Amino acid sequence: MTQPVRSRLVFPPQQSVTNAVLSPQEVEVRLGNTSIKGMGYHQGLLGPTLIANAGEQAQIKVQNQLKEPTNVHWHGLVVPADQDGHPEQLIAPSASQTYLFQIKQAGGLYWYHPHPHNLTAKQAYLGLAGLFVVRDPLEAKLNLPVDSQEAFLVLQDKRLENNALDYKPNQQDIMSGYLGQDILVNGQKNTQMQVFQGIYRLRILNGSNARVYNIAFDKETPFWIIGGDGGLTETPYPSKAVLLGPGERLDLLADFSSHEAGSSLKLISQPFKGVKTQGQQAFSLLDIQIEKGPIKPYLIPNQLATLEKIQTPQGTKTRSFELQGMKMSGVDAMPEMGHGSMMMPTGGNTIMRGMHTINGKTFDMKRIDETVPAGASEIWVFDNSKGDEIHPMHLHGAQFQIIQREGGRNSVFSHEKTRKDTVLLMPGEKVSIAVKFPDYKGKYVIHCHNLEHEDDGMMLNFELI
Ligand SMILES: [Cu+2]
Repeated sequence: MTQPVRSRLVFPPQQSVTNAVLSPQEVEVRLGNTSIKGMGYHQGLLGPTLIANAGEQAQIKVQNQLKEPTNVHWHGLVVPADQDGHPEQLIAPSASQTYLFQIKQAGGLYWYHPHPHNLTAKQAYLGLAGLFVVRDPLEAKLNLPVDSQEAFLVLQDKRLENNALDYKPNQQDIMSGYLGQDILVNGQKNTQMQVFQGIYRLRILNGSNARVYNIAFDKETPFWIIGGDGGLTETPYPSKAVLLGPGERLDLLADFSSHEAGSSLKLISQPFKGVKTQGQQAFSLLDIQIEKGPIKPYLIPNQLATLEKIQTPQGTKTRSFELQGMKMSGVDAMPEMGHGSMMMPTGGNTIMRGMHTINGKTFDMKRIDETVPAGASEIWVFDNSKGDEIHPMHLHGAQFQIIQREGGRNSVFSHEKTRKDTVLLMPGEKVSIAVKFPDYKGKYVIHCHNLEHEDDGMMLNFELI
């Protein structure tokens, strides 16, 4: 098989948040040898990488140039409820909204994407997503790799078999997620990243609708996990592979100094167990070409961040969320329709909706499912112990800490030993988290970040009062 011609990986342009403009629009881009229609926040897939300093006031104008409503959710950022992109806060076609919020959290890699109910999966799949980087002084003191030695990577899988980015999920796709065989990095296909023989900081977002990656290198390359969703871990953790669910981020230092100039390696996804629908094969994510060139030396620090533990003394309010998905074994296996379920006709095929539930419920825009005192600390438990699907659970409005994972993989992993906003639950797992809610009041959501599950209704409202 002939290898595809690879082009140099391009990183999205960086933009300050103090006066940013995003213009969701239909775009036409070159992917490989074909011209493909998608969506972007500027003229191309994805959007600019927004850069903010902790404490800064963000002012981001979103002008909707699409023919359908959209909005923006600042994934991982703790912002007032009316700025969070709740599914009912929509920006109509041709309208605009300016999002205003102060960055009140630690340095980390966050991101943004649309959140209009029933359109989130389609719009994100077609290209609407972007990175949101928060810098803070504590991180700056660590002297981590910067400039060309800090690489931002958005990993996504697409179906490009018809030379088009079509979003047409069938019944099976709604069950397991809209998985594709073509990997895009930063919205580009068949790319190659050039590195010199030294230490690089790789900041990775799994921006896929539903695919989980077991991130590793195909040739022996020492790497250390230094952070996850909401910032740095306390210390670096040497690692071999990291299972990263949709919506999760990974911060790592990779040392390419033992590779010869002129050689190449790959960032790959290794096979993993636990679910039938994916993880059976290894596949390539990104080609990395080693070149000779000037490299700034870096030391791996021994100590990174100090994480204040969220206190959950005896008697702390605990809420449980049972994750349910219908087990499919043919059309006969249709469940009794629960609240909020509906039939969605899609071009002749009738698709059954509302099969993924939390505590037996599908999303209802107007129903408040949980009422939480603003500023409270609570324990929330996501229970997938009876489930046979993967659910990356995402909480809006707060960063949390993982207390424990029971069943399945039965541990808390290195990239989870920091603040988190999304946690991966493989089948059979139950995860307890400690959350300290902000003082903001209003309506937020909690949902599965398998975007097909989310649009199927696997989402609840909670209100901070
Ligand atoms: Cu799910």
